[in-house]
Amino acid sequence: ADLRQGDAVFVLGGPGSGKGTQCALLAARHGIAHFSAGDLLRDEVASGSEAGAAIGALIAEGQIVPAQTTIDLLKKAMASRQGPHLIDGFPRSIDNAALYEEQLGVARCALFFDVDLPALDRRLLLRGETSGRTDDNLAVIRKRFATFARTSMPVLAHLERSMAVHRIDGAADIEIVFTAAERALRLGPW
Ligand code: UP5
Ligand code: MG
Repeated sequence: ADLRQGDAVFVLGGPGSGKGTQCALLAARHGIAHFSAGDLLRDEVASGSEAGAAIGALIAEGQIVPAQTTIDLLKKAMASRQGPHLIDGFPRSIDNAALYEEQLGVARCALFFDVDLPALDRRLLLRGETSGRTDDNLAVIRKRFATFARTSMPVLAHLERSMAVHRIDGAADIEIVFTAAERALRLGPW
């Protein structure tokens, strides 16, 4: 692996684009630590804390949780593992990215999984049959797409000013996408 200790890699893409799937594979096959911002937020909701209740309400509306809340959860989780760190599903806004940079520095690079909306829709509705996620239903999926288009897509141009953003065709088969992700991270051979 050519990734250095301590390096953070942002793993981005629309709702259902395969961020979690690809990070799990990178973790299993290359031993890279995986931190899902969404999972950390859902864990906080499940804990029943007061902060968790506020987070749960935002997730159920497809809205973005305040940057400091997410960054505090990421910091706590990442402190328990040596880098490199795959940060899945964060930053989702320019505000998220700016606060992270202020407190944790510039990430090494970003991966962006590009998938068309109809395919994302199909994946999320299918997963919604079993996921138990409060946001995997038609009404909230629409809201997640709107937030993604309006607030999360602009973060790519922002990140490109300070790091490489690798755009990967995420509509292909899982193993094909994985090879492209390995290639972007220089985790050969292929
Ligand atoms: N699948 C995966 N890859 C496939 C492929 N190549 N071909 C066919 N199918 C494929 O995959 C989704 C589904 O597609 C699965 O069933 C999978 O098998 C299949 P997954 O890997 O889970 O995609 P992922 O991109 O991780 O989808 P996820 O739903 O997790 O994305 P979101 O970005 O919507 O969810 P996240 O958990 O990151 O965030 C949820 C909410 O939390 C946000 O809406 C927001 O309210 C909040 N949030 C914040 O506020 N701040 C944050 O920083 C993070 C989250
Ligand atoms: Mg995910």
